[in-house]
Amino acid sequence: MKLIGSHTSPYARKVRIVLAEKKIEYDFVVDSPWANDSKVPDYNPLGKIPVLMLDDDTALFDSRVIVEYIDNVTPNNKLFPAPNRERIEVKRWEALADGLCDAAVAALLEGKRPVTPEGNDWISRQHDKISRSLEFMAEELGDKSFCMGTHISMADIAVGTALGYLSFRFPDIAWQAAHANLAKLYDKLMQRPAFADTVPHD
Ligand code: GSF
Repeated sequence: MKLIGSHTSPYARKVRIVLAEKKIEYDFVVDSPWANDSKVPDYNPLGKIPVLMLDDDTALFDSRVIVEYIDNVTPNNKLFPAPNRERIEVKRWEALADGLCDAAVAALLEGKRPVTPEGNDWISRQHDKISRSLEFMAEELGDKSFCMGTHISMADIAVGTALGYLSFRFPDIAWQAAHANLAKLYDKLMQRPAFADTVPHD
């Protein structure tokens, strides 16, 4: 398998963590979708990373499709629970974490554009989404060891990836001070090589 991504993308990091936790070998191909000569649109018409290229040249996207596929490729270290209600709860955690990343990416991109009142409103709207999402995550996690209770799941990988992306792109957002339980979870996740080996960097 070949994963097309970057060292900064939280969605690509999420997939790399899953591949590492499932102990699946893959080739990592760095290709920024913003580069003029990017090959990403050749594989994903949406022009977005990550893209997982299977051995039969099938292109999988987006990251939620990719991680669900990977989790079912091998029986070990299952990250999505089988019972419907629990599986859906994990997928909602992932939707929340990815949505936080969507808001962070949107704020980051608007911050690179010329300042306008509309742009400032847009950035403020994205930061409100981030704050509400952090509150919701902290509330839902409570004093549990992991998002779903006593064992790690895809929920923790998605949440950890989102929190790591905030630290990378928005170091002024003091989410650790505001939510001690989220900080404790992230510190625990960072003890795992899958997380420690994929910290985002330029
Ligand atoms: C989001 C991927 C995405 O926005 C997923 O894989 O979960 N729902 C998708 N990727 C960004 C790079 S980064 O911000 O992670 C991307 O490829 N942007 C290029 C573009 O044209 O939007």
